[in-house]
Amino acid sequence: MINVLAKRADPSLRFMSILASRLLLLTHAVATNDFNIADNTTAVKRDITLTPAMNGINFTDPSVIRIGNEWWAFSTMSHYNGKRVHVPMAHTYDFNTWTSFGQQDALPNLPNWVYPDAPAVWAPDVVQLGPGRFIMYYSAALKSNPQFHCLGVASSPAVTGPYTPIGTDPWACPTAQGGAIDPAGYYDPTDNTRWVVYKIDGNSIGHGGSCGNTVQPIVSTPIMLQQVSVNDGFTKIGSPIMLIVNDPADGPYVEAPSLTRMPDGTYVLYYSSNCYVTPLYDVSYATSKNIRGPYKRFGGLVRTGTCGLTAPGGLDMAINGDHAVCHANWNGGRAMFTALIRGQSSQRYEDCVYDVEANTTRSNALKRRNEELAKENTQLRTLYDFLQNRPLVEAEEIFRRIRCTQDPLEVLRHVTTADLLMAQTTASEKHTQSQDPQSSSSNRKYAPGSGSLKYDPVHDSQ
Ligand SMILES: *[C@@H]1O[C@H](CO)[C@@H](O)[C@H](O)[C@H]1NC(C)=O
Ligand SMILES: *[C@@H]1O[C@H](CO)[C@@H](O)[C@H](O)[C@H]1NC(C)=O
Ligand SMILES: CC(=O)N[C@H]1CO[C@H](CO)[C@@H](O)[C@@H]1O
Repeated sequence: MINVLAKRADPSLRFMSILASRLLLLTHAVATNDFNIADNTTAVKRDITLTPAMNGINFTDPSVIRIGNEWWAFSTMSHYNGKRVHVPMAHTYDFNTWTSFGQQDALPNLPNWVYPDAPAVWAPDVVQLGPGRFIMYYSAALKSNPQFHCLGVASSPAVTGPYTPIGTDPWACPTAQGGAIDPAGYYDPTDNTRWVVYKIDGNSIGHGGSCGNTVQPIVSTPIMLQQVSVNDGFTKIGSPIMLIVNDPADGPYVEAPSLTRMPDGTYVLYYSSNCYVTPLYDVSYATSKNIRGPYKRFGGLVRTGTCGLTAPGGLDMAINGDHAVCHANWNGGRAMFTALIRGQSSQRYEDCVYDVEANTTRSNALKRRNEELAKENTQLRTLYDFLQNRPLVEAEEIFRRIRCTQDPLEVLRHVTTADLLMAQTTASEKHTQSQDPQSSSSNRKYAPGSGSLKYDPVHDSQ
């Protein structure tokens, strides 16, 4: 493009051509690339090492909710600068850079059924019922018998809380079977229904071994599905049904369920199998055409070694989307990792693990480039407007001074000094006129849209 333009005799025309084509180019770039690259990319599996969110702070059993183009994540209880935070939070605009809420607790007040000395609030999950209406499901240790966890529900007008416990009793508390943990809400847009999946915590009454449940007889840890009121998110409709249950290959348990639905209507149940302190822990999945099952199990999707992770698990998907969070070993703790996962109807879901890091790096690079281009664009427009209102002789002087510049970026450096140039130009006007006979006749305003200097952006950009 530049070479073609360089052949043009008239430097002012050449410059305006460059300017015009740059403007076109930039407008196009800014308008189309935007920041959504990650959402467009075909899912593929990659052998690279992911880096954890928030420099690898402990962010265990993360769940994620998307609201517009922002995401919030919630984690199992942790300590921040010595303060116990029942439900820590994090936020991101780009699914790459997460900001911790530190000591801000989404669930500062616990109900009376929770064991206050060691509440062990685990695996919270947040869903949105409507504008300003959020529900959090969580599990916590039972005051009357802290060996067991049970499930609670809390509500808040803001996604970041503070959430207020609903009711005085646990929402579900099957202590005879070992209690319950890992609740996750699900909204099904196909029939406007709401559901909660959770794990019966059978291993809490197991007979020993890895995670307390690899010594015979193995206690079952079924993943349950409970329909709830679409209006309030917690009133139960009917009885819970079992979706899957641990088999011998799962070691001590299956746990950490999360539901989503692929665009082709297939329901995907994510879960983890095996003990989380071993490298066998994983993100497995099962699919069904019916939310109530039967679910066909496919086994490990993300395992030790996938993207360099060790003992990944607890994947939670932004409902019916493709942005997911999970946790894996990091520096002696459990950090949050992110992924874009997209199923493609007939393809094996396993082929669709998507490494978000590679593409958010790319996405961020594009974002930065777009920011640069937008800035450049603004500068060019400023220069363009400026030149439009100068007498032709002055504009020509500017062109003369910068015409040796092949690189339009170089031209930009003159923008800030345009006024200075103008002052110099005015001082040397006579000299310039004598050097350039063409300009001596005209002292009219320079107007690129008229006369022989009219530029044709389409032509000029070719
Ligand atoms: C990206 O996705 C948008 C919306 O889904 C679509 O209109 C656009 O064509 C896609 N772009 C590419 C490059 O695939
Ligand atoms: C994370 O938790 C583990 C124990 O579970 C602890 O050893 C580690 O220091 C914690 N990491 C950070 C960064 O706090
Ligand atoms: C790992 C991954 O999904 N990489 C993708 C990033 O985006 C480019 C272009 O959109 C794809 O070609 C890669 O496969």
